[in-house]
Amino acid sequence: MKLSQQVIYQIYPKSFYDSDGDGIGDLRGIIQKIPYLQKLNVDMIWFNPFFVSPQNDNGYDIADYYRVDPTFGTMADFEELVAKLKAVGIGTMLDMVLNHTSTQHAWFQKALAGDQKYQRFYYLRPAQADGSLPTNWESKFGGPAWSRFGDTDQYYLHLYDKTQADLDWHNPEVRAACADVVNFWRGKGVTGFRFDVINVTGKAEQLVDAPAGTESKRLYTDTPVVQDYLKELNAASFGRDANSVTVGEMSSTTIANSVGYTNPDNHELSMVFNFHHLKTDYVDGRKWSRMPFDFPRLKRLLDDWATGMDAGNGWQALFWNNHDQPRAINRFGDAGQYRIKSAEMLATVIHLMRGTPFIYMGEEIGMTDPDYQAMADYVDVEALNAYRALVRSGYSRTDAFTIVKTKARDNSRTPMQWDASANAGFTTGRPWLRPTNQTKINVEAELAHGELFNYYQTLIRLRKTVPVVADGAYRTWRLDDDQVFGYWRTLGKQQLLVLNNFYPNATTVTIPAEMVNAHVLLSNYDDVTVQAAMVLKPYQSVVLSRE
Ligand code: TEU
Repeated sequence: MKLSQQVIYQIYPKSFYDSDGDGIGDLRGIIQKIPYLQKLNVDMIWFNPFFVSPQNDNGYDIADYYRVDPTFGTMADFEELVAKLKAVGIGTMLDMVLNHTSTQHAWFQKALAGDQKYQRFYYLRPAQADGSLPTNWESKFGGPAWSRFGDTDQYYLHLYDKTQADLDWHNPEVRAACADVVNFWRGKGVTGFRFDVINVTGKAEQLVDAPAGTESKRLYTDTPVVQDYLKELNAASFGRDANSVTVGEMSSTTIANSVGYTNPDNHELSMVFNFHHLKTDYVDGRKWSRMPFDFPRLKRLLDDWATGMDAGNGWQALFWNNHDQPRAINRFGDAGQYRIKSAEMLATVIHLMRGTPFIYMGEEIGMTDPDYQAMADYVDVEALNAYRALVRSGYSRTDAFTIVKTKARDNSRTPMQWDASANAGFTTGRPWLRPTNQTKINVEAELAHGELFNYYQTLIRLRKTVPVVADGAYRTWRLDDDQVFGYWRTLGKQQLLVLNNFYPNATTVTIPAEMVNAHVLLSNYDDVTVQAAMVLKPYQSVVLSRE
């Protein structure tokens, strides 16, 4: 299956299905759910990390890249999972967290013990002459990005939690060690790789303070050397497999750089995630804030990226949801009366686009954020740090909680809801995160009499069977409509017009003359009448097609 016809499903192993009753999802649980995954007909599954980890950042703090953490199972379980997925035509994509290791990793421990080879694996720097930290950089999880290196007078860099020490990619031994990790898992039959925050590996050799009033991330994000690192990693590992599928998580990236990362002529990655569209409900770019999403900005971003990546022959990973984001229905759709219709509309927006759509577990049954009532329900390090920072900066505990409830990463990490039972059929034990609305939203009910799962099956089938969906050029429709985001797809004589009403009230759009006699390829409503002045119902998507 060529890349443009593929759809990838993301599983957060900790929350997918618990086979041994310890309240945490595991690999054997995923094996048991392969028949469910087969129903969707996805091509590959991206697994968030299940490697040995102290779990300070839910597995993104890796202490051993080569071993399955016993919490999730054994290497034999993993090998069985890969084989059973392959037997039904589903590939395996693993999460390569190579910007940083856990401070419990042997490399860091050896560095602490004085081994200079491994001290060169990390960014170790002395305090500045005035006693301040090596640079004024902020951790993305709040607080300074430097912590004391053991009992030395040095500090080590951590762009994330203090238990996640950044690797120095300028060191060729680090890059060779990272390629070795990828090759080890290639040897296990893994053909897909997601590279965590890979565009912050290109920090300058001389680390300096960020000028006052600027963000430190500007100094180390998307630097030109990242393209070199990716070319080298490609040649040394996954680039040796004709059918490998790779995706880079690119924080704060640009269209130009993303074309560079993904244009096949560059031999870097297959595609990239960018996050700009998921910051349109941030006040002044600040995640820990609340506002309705900015629809004009959202349309502009979706259109700019589709246009720019198309023009440069780049390739997008298309997504609304992942393990770091609150559920899209709560942010861009409607978790109430129009939960299903808005979920179908959001899915149509990305599945009819040019790129590779990703489905995050539970999205296909319309899962929404949990209705937690207290901070005690939240466990994610980023959310807990944010709550404390909001209260310190003067927010009331109530207001701080309201913001965390809206934006916490825990929102998408609640257990997959298999049925309406007390723990949603996820575990016979005490779930590590509590589900709250499984009586209304669960796989069993959805498969019995829902429409959303079937709608996803249709979207996936269209990508595989309708060439213009997979390979059509993208073209802007209009960006001035205050409710509808639409776009064209063309391939030879085949034209699609994809229209999406983002709001709970009906609206009328003018259908271009050449499409008035088009046929309806897809809609999330029945009985669609195409006419010059066409009414779109609440959260209605319509895909018009003509040869
Ligand atoms: O996330 C990168 C990242 O910047 C996240 O902090 C995310 O963008 C943010 O939470 C959105 O508000 C990757 C992983 O996906 C994330 O789970 C890890 O915590 C992080 O890297 C560190 O490895």
